[in-house]
Amino acid sequence: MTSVPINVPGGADRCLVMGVVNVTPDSFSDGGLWFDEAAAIRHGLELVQEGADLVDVGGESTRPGAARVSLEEELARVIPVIRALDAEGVPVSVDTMRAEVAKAAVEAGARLVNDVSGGLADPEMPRVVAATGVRYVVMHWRGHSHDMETRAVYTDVVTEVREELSKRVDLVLAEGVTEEQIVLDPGLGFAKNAEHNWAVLAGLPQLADLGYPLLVGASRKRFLGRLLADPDGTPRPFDRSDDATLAVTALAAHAGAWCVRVHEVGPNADAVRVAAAWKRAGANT
Ligand code: PMM
Repeated sequence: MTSVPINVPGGADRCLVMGVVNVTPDSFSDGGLWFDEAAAIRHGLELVQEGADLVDVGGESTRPGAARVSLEEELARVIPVIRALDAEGVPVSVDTMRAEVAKAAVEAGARLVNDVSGGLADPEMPRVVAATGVRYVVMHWRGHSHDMETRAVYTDVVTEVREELSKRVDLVLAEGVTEEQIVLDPGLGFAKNAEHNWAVLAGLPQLADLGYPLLVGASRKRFLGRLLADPDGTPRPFDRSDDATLAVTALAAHAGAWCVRVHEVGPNADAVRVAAAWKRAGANT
């Protein structure tokens, strides 16, 4: 199988929008909504209508504290949805930490493997991805959800995330993944508190220096709810932090992100167009 670069339809020069379909009962913001196969497929098609360039299908919640699902359960959740969306011509990515799921997903039509563990959770993953030739999102990750909060300890978060991602890149390249396949992701909220997340966003240019496209997944994450907390400290619920997600999308796109992973596609698709117009104008002056 040859490499399948995920390009913006029409070749437009802008950040891509990845819409999220969590086929799970327990994801943080949309757990249970698309757990039913038909609902998940319908939602994926809606996201494309709203402007998603690709649809990220996941069968395992990574919310802090979440327990893992079995391989069989994960396959049963994601493969029929991926096959159906691919049959409709939708560019699909699979959100998985398991090599077996990645392999089956690519066979079912997935064009990108989104591995939040960057190959750490399943040592077979880089070899399997190398064999498929599809794009590979290597996210910064320090451990599974059940105890990732205890790993949110850094002296200089941007430098450490950069170094740890760089090591992952060396490893996946040594396993046969090509440079063209790799996309990096700082992993907002994964072993990172709010302060770490903001530092990492501000440090996107240092991460971009590694020379790979960047994916940013800020959508509806708790650090946004905390920023927008009531005066008494009650965090804003995730379903009222979508405007903050939009702001991050515009800023990340302007900072050069290759792709944003979001739940609310329509307004984010508009935001990346705004950022692209701003950048184009800047380049022409
Ligand atoms: N975040 C979640 C799940 N998958 N994948 C990538 N590449 N980056 C992320 O930041 C990311 C991800 C968790 O979010 P959700 O459960 O709200 O979808």
